[in-house]
Formats: sequence, C-alpha cells, structure tokens
Amino acid sequence: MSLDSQWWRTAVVYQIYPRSFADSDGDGIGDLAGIRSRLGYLAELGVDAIWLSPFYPSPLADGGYDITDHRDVDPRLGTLEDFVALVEDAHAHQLAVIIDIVPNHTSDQHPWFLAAVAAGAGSPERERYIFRDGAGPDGEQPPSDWRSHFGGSAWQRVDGGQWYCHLFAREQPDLNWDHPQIREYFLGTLRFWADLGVDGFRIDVAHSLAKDLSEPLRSQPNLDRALPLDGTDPLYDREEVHEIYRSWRAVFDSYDPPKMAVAETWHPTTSRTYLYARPSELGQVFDFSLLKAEWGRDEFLAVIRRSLRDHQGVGGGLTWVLSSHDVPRHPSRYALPLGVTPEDWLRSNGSRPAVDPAAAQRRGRAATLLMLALPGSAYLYQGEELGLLEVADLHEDDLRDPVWERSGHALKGRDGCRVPLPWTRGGPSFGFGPGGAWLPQPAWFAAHSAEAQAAEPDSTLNLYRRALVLRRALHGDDLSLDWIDTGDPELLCFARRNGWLVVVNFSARPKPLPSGRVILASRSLDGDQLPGETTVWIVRP
Ligand code: TEU
Repeated sequence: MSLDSQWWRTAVVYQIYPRSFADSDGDGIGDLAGIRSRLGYLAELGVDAIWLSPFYPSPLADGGYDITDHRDVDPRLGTLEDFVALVEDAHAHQLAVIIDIVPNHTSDQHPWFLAAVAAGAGSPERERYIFRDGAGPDGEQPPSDWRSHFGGSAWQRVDGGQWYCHLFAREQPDLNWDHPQIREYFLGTLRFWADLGVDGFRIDVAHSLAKDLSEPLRSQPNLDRALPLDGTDPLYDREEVHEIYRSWRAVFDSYDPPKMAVAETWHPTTSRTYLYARPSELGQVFDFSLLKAEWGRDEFLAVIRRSLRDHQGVGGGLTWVLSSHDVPRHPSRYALPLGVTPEDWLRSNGSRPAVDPAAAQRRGRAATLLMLALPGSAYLYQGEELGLLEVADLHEDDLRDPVWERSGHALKGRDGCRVPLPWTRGGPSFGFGPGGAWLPQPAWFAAHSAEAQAAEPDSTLNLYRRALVLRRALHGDDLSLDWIDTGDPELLCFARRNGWLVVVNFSARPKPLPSGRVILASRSLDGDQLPGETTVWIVRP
C-alpha cells in the first residue's frame, strides 16, 4: 500500500486488543493468525488502520502491558513470522498497522529486572530501574508517597532490602529513563518494528517516562488524572520528556513515508497535552476529553470547543476517542444517570441502576456519528461497531484486571470491555475461536455478533459501515468546523465543508429536522422530525 506522509491526520484507526479479537487455535486466547483471518472484515468496515495493543511475551499481570521482551511475539499469539505475514496482509487490504510501545515499565519477569533483583543494592543492574532505600529506621517504609494507578503505594520492597517504583502493578517496575541504555534500547526497538513494516506507534503512558529522581524524592500523593500540570511535576508531563520524543522523531523521519506516532497521556487535556503532538515529536496525542465527558449537550460542546482551541498552533493532529480497552464501553456509560459513576455501577454488577439497552444504543450511536464527523482522526475500539455494551456482570472469580486486587476489591476494573468478540450467533465461543474464551461471554452477545449485525440493515455494524464510506467522501483533509446556533439548547449543530451539516438532538424529544438531504441518521427518522437522542448528517446544496 502507498501511504502519503500525512495519512494519519484524518485516519480512522481500529484498536485491536489481540487476546480478545479472534482465536485461531482454540486455546481461548486471541492470536495473530486470528487477526489475519479477519482483515477482510476490517477492510469492509472501512477503517484506515489497525492499532494492535501489546502482543509481546508477557506473564499477563496487566493484560500484556507487562512485557518480558519488547522485540518478540508471545508464543501463545504467534511468531515474528506471523507478525510479518499479518503486516503484509493488512497492507494488501489497504490497512496501515500501528503497534503499542510500552516504554514506562517492563514486566517483573523481564531479564533486566530479574538481574537487578539478583544483583543487589548499588549494582549497575539496578540502575535500569528505580530502586531506593526505604524510609524509617529499618527502611521499612516506602521511599516516597507516590501512588500506583491501580491502587496502593507505587513502591514494592524486595526481600527486606530496597524498594522499587511501579506506577502501575507491582509486576510492572518503572524503567529509569535517565539511563542512556534505556534510551538506546527503545530507539532500537522502534527501528526493529519499523523495519518489519509497521506504519506507526501508540506510546503507552507517554507523559511519565521522565521523572525527577533527585534526592530527596519529591512528594506526589496524587494521580495524574486529577492534576493541573505545568511541566514541573516530579512524575507527570515533565518538560524533559519532550527531549525523548524529539530523538524518536529522528527515527520516524528516517523512513519514507515517516512513521506516525500517537501519545497516550491520561491527565486532563490542556494546551500542554498537544505539545506531544508537535511535528517535531509524536505528531498525535490522544485527546480523552470527549471520552471522559458525560452524555449531555453542554459538556460535549464545551470539550469539543476546548480541544479545537487547545490544538491550535501546534501543527499536530487532532484525535477523538469514545471507547478503549481501559474504560467501560461508551453506550453503557451514556445510559447511566448523571452522577452514577461507571465504577459504582460495575461494582453492583450492572444492577444499580439497571440500564436500558435501547437508550444505551441510541446514545452510543448518536455519539459515534458525532465523533466521526469531527475534523481530525478517530480511534474506534473493537466491538463498538457491533454495538457491544459493557459486560458488567462478570463474576469476581473471572476478573483478570490487576485493578480488582490492588483496589482491595473496591473497583472491578476493565475486563468488562475486554470480553472476546462475538463473530457468529452460536458456536463454542460465538465464533471467537474453535474453543472457549478467556473471559466468559454473555448470552446477549449472539444478537451483537458480526453475523447477526451484518444481516440486519439498521444494525450498528451497518451504521458504522455507511458512516465510514460517507466520511471518506466528505471529510477530506479539511479541519474547519463552524458551529451553528440553532437557538435550541438541546441541539448541537455544526457545519463542515461542502455543505455537510451535523445535528445532534441530545434531548429525548423529537425536534424539527433542519432542511437539506439527510444522508445518514443514527436512528430511523420519523417523517420530518429528528427523533430524540439522534444524530443526523445532512447535505445542503
Ligand atoms: O494506561 C495508562 C493509564 O494511565 C491507565 O491506567 C488509566 O489511568 C486507566 O486505565 C483508566 O481507567 C495504559 C494502558 O492503556 C493500560 O491498559 C495499562 O494498564 C497501563 O497503561 C499500564 O501499561
């Protein structure tokens, strides 16, 4: 396939969580051959690229984000040859391939970490990680108040001796990015995969690599998601992290076309977030503000406006996301009453309150058509095109996300959006593979299977397919958007180029339909009325 150097600016990227996508060999774990067998489906869906979450060797303490070898494939998922074949096939289907790079930490089973533990305090092996003596008379207290994103302290003691830092699970020790060998290793890792033909990289926890490790360690008892950041925090979004990405850009630009990259940063979006997207750095950064917004016209309008503004002047790309492997699926989120957090709802196994699946679908579809009409690039998460809801009632014994244990069973975690996909109405794992599935699939997956959805003209799958065809024709590389004030506080309305008008009715009541030719609606229209909780795309001459 031939990609132009700016292809990623308007691309629709489909996130694959490999262990839950398609299983070729019946071991219950999705694999590379499974993905390969479904490339035709993805090409027909109409996406431009796939992003593969980690497929590297991993003890699976954090769903593959705990890696023992950054330059290999987990044998349960395939081999490097399978990977190369997958990239070739994807390209033959006109799909670009983006892979996940996880530079903040390794697995605690990585040979470097095993060597560091064995070598003892003060050794060069320990320099690759962040080891410190503990506080208190016998060093029995953690060296600082830093917290893990998954709950509890970010420090773990080894054999009554030193402590190491892990911003995520205990099995994910943080690397020391002040160490030149770590920097070299990741530059080499980017080249390794680029040479195998990948087109881009998604950078995990991109804002945490540079840390202020000077003594005494500075206090930071908060997690990034609640912090206003200004470049001076000891752990998050430090000014120095940008040097790393400038050195990565030199690697990206040594290929023709240059490799693309997208930063994952979880702190509240501000104009600082877009610094990662500078053309001299990664080019793109996930903007999670829309993903974090609750269903409602004013909040959606405010976050979209702010992102359009924050992005200005940087020269990097704009991105939009509604769902990922880290958050409950968006239709389920939108069906919760305001004030009920998805975490509380999951804790009740989806029973308090019971969500109305029809309302979830209405709102989810309306939000999707809104997102796909925004200027820039859109990231979809596997299964959203099937209208999948969050699997909220997974049994506690089945949970695999480390969040469950580390939160002391206060949070169920992220497994509910990682349940293996249903491809067929029946079969041992709804067509996921010839055997079972590593997380149990609910009976309602049958109606959401790709097979059932393909057969139904108004299904969510067919809506996504139609939307992506139209988007390709209408969207172009134009980034302009004009807000239109309809005078109705329950409508959100904007115009793109070529007379493309987008109207979202956030209320439950029908509204008069604006004039023009309706080319797509998230719900069947009712004569000349725009139904409640519906988005329409209209073209005006
Ligand atoms: O996520 C980064 C991150 O900050 C998440 O922990 C986020 O706060 C949380 O998922 C929100 O619910 C990335 C990956 O996307 C995630 O899957 C990994 O667990 C994490 O990094 C560690 O590698």
